[in-house]
Amino acid sequence: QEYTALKLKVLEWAPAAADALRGKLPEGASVYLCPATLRPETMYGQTCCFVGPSLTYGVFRARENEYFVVTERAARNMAYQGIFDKDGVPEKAADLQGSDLIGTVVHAPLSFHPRVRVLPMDTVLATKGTGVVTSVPSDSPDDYAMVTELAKKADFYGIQKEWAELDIIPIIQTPTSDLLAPYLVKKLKIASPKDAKQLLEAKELAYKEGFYQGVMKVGDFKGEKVEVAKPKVREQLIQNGEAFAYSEPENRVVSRSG
Ligand code: ZZB
Repeated sequence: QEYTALKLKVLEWAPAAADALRGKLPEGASVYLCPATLRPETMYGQTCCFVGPSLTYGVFRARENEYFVVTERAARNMAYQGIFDKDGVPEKAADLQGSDLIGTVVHAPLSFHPRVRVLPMDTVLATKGTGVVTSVPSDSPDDYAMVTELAKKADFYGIQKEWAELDIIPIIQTPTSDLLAPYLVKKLKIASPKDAKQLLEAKELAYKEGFYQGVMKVGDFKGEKVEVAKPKVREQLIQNGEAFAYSEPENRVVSRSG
């Protein structure tokens, strides 16, 4: 699986993360949360960045004065893909619990909301991508269901309600809607992030309709088909040093038949 890994620069650490990092990074180092996405063309619509609160992340040295926050597993893959200046074994400066990161402010490249918060999502998988997920509630049903839940139960999740209430701006026009994810969440009567089966269906519908019938409503490739714009937005992000290619080795299923 070929992902685009985005670089969301940390602008302000949550207090728990700042405590955990004290004395562990060189003065003036830039640290980035690196979500892996299959939808670079939707980055205009980022409203927050999700981590799994119970997952453990590492802060890995990419090169001098540049560090990436990803899972250990992702860092090991990156070390073999020429993403870090030292090949082979990733160099870890610190560990961070996902919960420590909640509330951190990061810069989201291309987004109408350049400053977004790190928020919790229990369904983030440790075994996929980088364990960091950028949230685009206009086009990702999972993200829309999660930000709706977070705004509804902000106290329960230990966040400020406003962090989950950034405007959801239309990014892609399709025959049915310019806010496909909210549309599908309503249509399939999805009430919470726990409705896994319907969310999976909504995600598949959103991928298909967005890719084959979507037209960009914003950005440098406004008016172009998603199919055409997707690789262009990706290239632009990579050229600007705001993203890099990250591939996931296929999860090999060992057959025990016979
Ligand atoms: C931004 C985005 C915008 C995404 C969108 C999707 C959509 P998939 O589709 O299941 O193969 N993701 C990445 N890593 C994880 C993880 N560790 N745990 C849970 N979710 C993860 O996986 C690719 C997508 O799942 C990624 O692309 C990411 O969300 C999320 F408008 O990034 B995406 C219709 C989907 N739309």
